[in-house]
Amino acid sequence: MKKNMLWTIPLLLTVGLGTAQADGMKCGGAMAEKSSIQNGLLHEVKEKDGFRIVLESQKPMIVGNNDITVTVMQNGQKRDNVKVKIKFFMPEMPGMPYMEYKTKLKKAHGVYQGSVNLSMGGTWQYMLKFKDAEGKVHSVRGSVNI
Ligand SMILES: [Cu+2]
Repeated sequence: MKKNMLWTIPLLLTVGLGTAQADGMKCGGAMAEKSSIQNGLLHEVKEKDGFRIVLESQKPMIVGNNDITVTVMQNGQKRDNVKVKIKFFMPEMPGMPYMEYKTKLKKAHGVYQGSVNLSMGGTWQYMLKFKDAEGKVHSVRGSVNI
């Protein structure tokens, strides 16, 4: 009984966080890394080449369209003179082709905003690229479980 309970708790948490799971199918799990989702909200902080990059969602991540915000900081200050794009992708696996969604983010109030369509539940990898004021391209990657 107690052993079963221990298994049930993480399962309930997973189900609770996976908001609009269309078909209950989990994909990309083999590539799973630590994902910074709390209460469904994405909040990833990455450091690269002296920049700090924050990737966030304003609402819980779902299967479907998600509004995301990227903040690029350098020396503790927001940088709004960069160009940001992001790609979410899921590797090919049995019964499912490779999937990806790419978008360029738009500058708004010193941050970068966009919408990404994640077409199924599971682990999505992302590659975020930004071009700095000198034209140098930097990239960070991570993953998100939905
Ligand atoms: Cu998949």
